[in-house]
Amino acid sequence: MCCWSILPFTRLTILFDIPTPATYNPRRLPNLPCIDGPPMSAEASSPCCAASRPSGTAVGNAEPLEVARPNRRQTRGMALLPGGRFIMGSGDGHGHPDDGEGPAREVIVRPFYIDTCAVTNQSFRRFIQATGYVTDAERYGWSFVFRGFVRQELAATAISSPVETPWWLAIAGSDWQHPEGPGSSIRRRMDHPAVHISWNDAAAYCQWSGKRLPTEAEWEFAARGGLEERTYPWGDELTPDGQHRCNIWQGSFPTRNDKEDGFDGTCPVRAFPPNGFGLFNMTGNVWEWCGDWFSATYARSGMVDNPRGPDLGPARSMRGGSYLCHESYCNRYRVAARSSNTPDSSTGNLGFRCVMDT
Ligand SMILES: [Ca+2]
Ligand SMILES: [Ca+2]
Ligand SMILES: [Cu+2]
Repeated sequence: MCCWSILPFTRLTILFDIPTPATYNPRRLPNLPCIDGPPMSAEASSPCCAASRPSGTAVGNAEPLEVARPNRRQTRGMALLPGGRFIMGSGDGHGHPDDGEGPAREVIVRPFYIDTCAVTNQSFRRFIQATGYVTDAERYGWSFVFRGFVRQELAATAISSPVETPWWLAIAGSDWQHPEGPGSSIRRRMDHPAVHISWNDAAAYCQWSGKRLPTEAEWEFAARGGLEERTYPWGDELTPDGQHRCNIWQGSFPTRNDKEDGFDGTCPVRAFPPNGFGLFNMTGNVWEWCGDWFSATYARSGMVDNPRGPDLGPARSMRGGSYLCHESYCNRYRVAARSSNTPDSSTGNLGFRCVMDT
């Protein structure tokens, strides 16, 4: 059993030595078209769902942290899942072949606790207040914001925009507290998921809270909510009886969001009914980081027992899709869908939830 209170403090400071691109030199993810474009590369998942920072722009490690350690295991707000065998992935042809969702295969996971909701602004603020942690978006001084949320004057000042995914703007001063850049605020969104969270940030939060990021296998086991080989956490129909069950994009991406599900951006983490395990918004709302390095070929590796992803990679896995996902361009709001981003990248639709060993 893992016991947070016996971890020596010296080890904590090492764990908070945040890796940057300069230290592990990732391969640059290609910027590839998502709409009406040529087929995507087999080497990495398309970055259309969440833009990546250019490599080689590291700004140095964060200062060592004063870490306030919880003195007991915090299972509040978590569900205990039984683990076991399940069919992971999908071979149904609905996903991008290059995402490596398939083949559908039997996988075993151990019992684990998982947050019923994505980590909220409220919770993330508690972490920041306790540790003084500085997020990657703050260290770089910018993050990616969806163009539709940016005032025209501010859009004109954008640092850059990926050529093939022009709906992302690199906006100076955007971070978890300023999701749409300077002048925006999370004041009325404390129960929304924290966004502009890099993998490094999420890992630091996990460390502080005595938790960890889920493996992709754990995430998918959780997302399926006890159902077998279904497309969504609630079944095979996207809108059963005409009811929206998750926060994605309706209308015509990226120009017109009809908001038929009630939200154009993030929604509160408890919006929409939970799945069979009592977990909210596993698909839609925000992408959720997983602990694994991403590989498009790992699903074919034959790993059955508690797969944890490859040993290294250019990018970390993320799951579940976001409020920007639409059938016409990514269709990644299915439980088997996956994508990736580099560990220091942050966008306005990328957050996380934590798990804990039993
Ligand atoms: Ca929506
Ligand atoms: Ca989600
Ligand atoms: Cu998407």
